Amino acid sequence: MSFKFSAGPWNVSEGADRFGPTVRASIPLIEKMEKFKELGIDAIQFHDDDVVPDISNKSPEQIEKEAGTVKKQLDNLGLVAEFVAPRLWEDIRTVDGGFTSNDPQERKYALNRSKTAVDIAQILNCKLIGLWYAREGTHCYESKNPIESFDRLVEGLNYILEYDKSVKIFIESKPNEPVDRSFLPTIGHALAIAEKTIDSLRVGVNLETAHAVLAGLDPATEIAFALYFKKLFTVHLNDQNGLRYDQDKAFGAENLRQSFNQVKVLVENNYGSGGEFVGLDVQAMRTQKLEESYKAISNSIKIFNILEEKVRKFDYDFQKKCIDRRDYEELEFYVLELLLKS
Ligand code: XUL
Ligand code: MN
Repeated sequence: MSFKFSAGPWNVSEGADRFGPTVRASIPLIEKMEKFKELGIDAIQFHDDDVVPDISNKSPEQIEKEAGTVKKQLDNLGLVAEFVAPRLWEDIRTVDGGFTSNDPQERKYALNRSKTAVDIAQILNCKLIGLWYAREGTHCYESKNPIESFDRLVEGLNYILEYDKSVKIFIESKPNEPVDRSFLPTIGHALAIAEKTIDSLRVGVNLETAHAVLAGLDPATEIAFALYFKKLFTVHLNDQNGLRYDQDKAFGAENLRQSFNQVKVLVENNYGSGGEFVGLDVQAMRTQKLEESYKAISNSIKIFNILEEKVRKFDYDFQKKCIDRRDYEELEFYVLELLLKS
């Protein structure tokens, strides 16, 4: 089976970081989508304001109109929207988080904003809502009551589940950044909170490689855990050099063996057979020139495909022999050789 890929417009960014301004001109959404299509991308990942820029200052009619335009562009290009995620971390009203803000007015804003994201998803004919809980956590541990916060996260999920019974939601877990401590740092936490909602079957997860590494966990095992619960609604494959800031490097750029095992667990468990996409969340390096800023995406697809070929070549009989003899050194060497040889 061949996999279908998705990517988000933010992957081709202007290159600003904490220490410096933008270094590349911004590319219009339509151009990004055309280029994505050319690179073999089948679906686009969206934040609500990727679809409707400056969303907070637009009327419902304007939002509907602009989302309708993007839907037409997708149709014309033969693309679909994979998910829509309310961007609950940039608006001033989400400075203390969205659903878990200490200010009731701000919590209300988070619910309303999520509702708008669902409306946009409907216009795009998209049934998946993404929740990366950016600021749902603390900088100052004592500033939020954790039990109350878990309750508020469940309330937010229930609100979306009630508002539209046809959508599913994924939680994208991450242990830190931009907050010091996140309320749902791992796939296990996300799956557990899903169980507390009114329709847990519609709440799953998105495992991002970098986020697992930041939590000190193995991404392939996190993927496997979600697959075991039939809750892997999507993935954000990328790479990460240990415990640093969230790097969103090209897939395989730091740890090929770990990447191989992510592809292996996806292949072995028929990921994609339910319509799931292999999502990439890879950022162009700040040093890339504008014309070359799609390379993190195109290289990730290449690496994924090479690793998929290696998975298909994997000698399960030899693996069994090694396991029977408990000769794991031999098995490990076999995997390394498979990765090193062309
Ligand atoms: C943040 C992150 C986001 C989400 C989408 O670390 O990965 O880009 O994937 O909101
Ligand atoms: Mn992500």
